[in-house]
Amino acid sequence: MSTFDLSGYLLRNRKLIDEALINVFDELDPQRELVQAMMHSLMAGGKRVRPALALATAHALGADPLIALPASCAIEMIHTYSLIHDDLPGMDDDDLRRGVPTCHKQFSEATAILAGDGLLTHAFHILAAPGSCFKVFPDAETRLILVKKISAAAGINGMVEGQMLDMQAEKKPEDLPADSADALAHLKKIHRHKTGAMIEVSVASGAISAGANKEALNALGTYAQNIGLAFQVMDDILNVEGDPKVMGKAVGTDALHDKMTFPALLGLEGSKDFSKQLVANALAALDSYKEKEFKEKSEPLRAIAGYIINRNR
Ligand code: GRG
Repeated sequence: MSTFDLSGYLLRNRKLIDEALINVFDELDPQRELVQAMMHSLMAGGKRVRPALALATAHALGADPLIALPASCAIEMIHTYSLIHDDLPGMDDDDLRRGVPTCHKQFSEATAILAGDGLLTHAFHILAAPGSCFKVFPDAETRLILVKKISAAAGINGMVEGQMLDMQAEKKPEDLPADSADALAHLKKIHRHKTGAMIEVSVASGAISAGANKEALNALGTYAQNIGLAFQVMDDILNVEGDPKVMGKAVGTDALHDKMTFPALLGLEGSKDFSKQLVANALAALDSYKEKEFKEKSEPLRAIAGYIINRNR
């Protein structure tokens, strides 16, 4: 049984990432409404799971974790943009996010759209020009690779496509595969894009920033794919457990919300078993990388994998 103090580790990393994000924003005039709207959502208390993964990956590979800080900030800014846009009236139309009013509720719909646009574009700006905000950062060639990987994960073949597929599944459930194996494959495809891609690229960015070799990239890629899916399965489980009306309606699509989810397809217990299997796969992938110090240094990555399916929010 590991004695690793994950909550202390996550707390220290959260402080690190919050300070770095504040540094990034120190360069911008806080009186500007656009800056206030971006900060409102960015600093509203997210768990910072993606930055923690990037920093923990760099650490596991024996690098100074701070080398992964620019990519971590960029990824958190992109993640926050996706939440702001996901909450808009034209999408999920949510009033609360991270326990505070959504960006469009606090400001206006138009301002929230622009705040999301601002976070997305500024994320790539800090990767291109990290100099004034970060003490250490990867060389220009490595940063170009990071731009390529992160834009691919966030964009039209990654998260944006995942959001599109999810929207289509919700609007036209009659077009979804009737066969349950096909439905499960489709659900995995949606979430590999929508949620998984950004989690996978968080790990990849930590590895790339640390100068990982191919073998490490492969092992970490399998780890990330599995925890990315586990994260979404757990998100669905938490939604069901937080909404007793959905309990007991767990076959096919979730009849109350017309939504295809893992508990709807696999049942609640089946989803929990599936999430545990995914975490076991992730840990086996880490075990497959035999570098001398990796086993000890990858302890935070192992603990984060466990946290993903044991969290309560
Ligand atoms: C609008 C292009 C576009 C994409 C939106 C990620 C996403 C795509 C929407 C979020 C909807 C959602 C609740 C998905 C479930 C999994 C998920 C990404 C949850 C939010 O991430 P956390 O739990 O949130 O890491 P915090 O607030 O802790 O950062």
